[in-house]
Amino acid sequence: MKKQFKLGCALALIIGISSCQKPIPKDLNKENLIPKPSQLTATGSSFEWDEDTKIFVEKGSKSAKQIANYTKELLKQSTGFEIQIKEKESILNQKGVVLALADSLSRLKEEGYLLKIEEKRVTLLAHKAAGLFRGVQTIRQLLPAKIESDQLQQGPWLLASGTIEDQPQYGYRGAMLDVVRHFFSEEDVKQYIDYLAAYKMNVFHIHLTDDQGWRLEIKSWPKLATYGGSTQVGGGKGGYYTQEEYKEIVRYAAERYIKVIPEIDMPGHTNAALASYPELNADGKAPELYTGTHVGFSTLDSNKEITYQFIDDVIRELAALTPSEYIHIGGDESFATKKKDYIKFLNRVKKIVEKHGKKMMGWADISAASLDENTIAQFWHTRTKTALNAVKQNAQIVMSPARRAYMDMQYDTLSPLGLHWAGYTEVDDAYDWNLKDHVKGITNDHIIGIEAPLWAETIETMDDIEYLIFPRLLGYAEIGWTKDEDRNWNEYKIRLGLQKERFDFMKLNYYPSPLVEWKVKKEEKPKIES
Ligand code: TNX
Repeated sequence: MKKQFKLGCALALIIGISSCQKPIPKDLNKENLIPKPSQLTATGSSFEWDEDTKIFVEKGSKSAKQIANYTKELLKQSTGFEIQIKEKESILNQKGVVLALADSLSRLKEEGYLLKIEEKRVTLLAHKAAGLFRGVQTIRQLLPAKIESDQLQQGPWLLASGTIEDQPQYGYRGAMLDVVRHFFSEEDVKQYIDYLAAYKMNVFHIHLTDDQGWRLEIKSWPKLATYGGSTQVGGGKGGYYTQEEYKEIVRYAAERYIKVIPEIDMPGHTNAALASYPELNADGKAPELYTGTHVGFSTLDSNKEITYQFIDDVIRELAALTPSEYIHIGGDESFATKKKDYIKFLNRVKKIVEKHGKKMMGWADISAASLDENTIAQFWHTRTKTALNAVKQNAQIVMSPARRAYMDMQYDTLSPLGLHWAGYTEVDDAYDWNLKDHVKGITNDHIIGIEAPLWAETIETMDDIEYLIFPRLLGYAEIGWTKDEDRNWNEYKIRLGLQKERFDFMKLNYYPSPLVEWKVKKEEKPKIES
């Protein structure tokens, strides 16, 4: 392709057409970015990423170099390019792609970026490394959809020219994966993290323990994983992550500027632990392992001292493996725990979490106990009282209302996967709402962002995961990133439908909602000026 172009140019020069080297015009306004950026100005031309394009980073900037490497890997399979990364003292005037941190751009905060695309140069600047990483995802979406292919594709790899300045509306934009009801391998978890990264999400909440399984090795209580982790819903063989594997997941996420928030669900949802250690039970007898899907029948004993010793050991080991400042302690659906025991239990658990240098996050049910401004309460149920109670105690709120944000809800009555206890959640239900308007009395004074949980009662494979998260995940990413006033369903659904080609190159098993017109964008014929 490239060779032909050059040959064509040589011919054109001979016959006297001088403008054939001009870059092909492209309109940045017509690109379909998700999430939609805050500010965009098109300049009508393009940059071509070819086999000679280099990435320049400042000498000594470790994070920029690492992000350059990530970019190189991202583009490798489809373009076939072996992109060279050059470290220079002065990078701003290089021809090629420049990635740099700029002290002066403090307005971009933690995750904002400034992307300038000119005919000979792409400059991506940010105040913090996370911003550079988010900006690379924008470059990725501006490249042709075939960039997502794992097979070698033909160029040209054009980026529309112009400027994008962009930053998120909310600082917490996450998704959860339940690895208990069905176990998912380290590789699947990494794939899930990659999906979050592609849409600029920054939190991965991993639901590690529940009635049906315990999925993390705890060295001081080894049977939790080896026995408690040995099954799953339906009686399959389950599984668990060794501490090394868990650390690798955390590292992989951190490389994508995604925090891992691990959840150890308690005092309810604990049958796997109770089955592993008889001494944790009020009557000293271990129940059987559980492979059904009921909730609310198990509880740790808040009146036994060994319960707190157990929790102390688990949180100590987990805290040492987890860089995130938050540990999620569940706290939901503890129907088998008396209210006074629940409160006593939670108040002690909060202290244990803090003793190990972490802050407590929990489902909003935890607002029955004492919270403070460091606590995050995750609103999920229609019982708004829980979240209002949390707000009264000055806690921070993450919004995950089941009806809107649960990715395990069926899309409609025909969906082959998912549950529907909170309703059917079509792609418009998932997208068309604002965090700050969802519960009266809960405003942006307390809301720090959004999280979309994926419970795994009905799903067993990566294909199943993809079916439930695509395309809803993109909507949650946009709710968290793009200002409410810049979003509306009718415009979004067009941008979403145009993801079809990208989804196909990613070989995603997505739900082709009938509300969306899934189509492949026709590339405009480049106008060759004479
Ligand atoms: C409720 S959401 C639960 C989970 C289930 C989920 C299924 C929450 C905090 N608890 O235990 O898996 O519904 O949608």
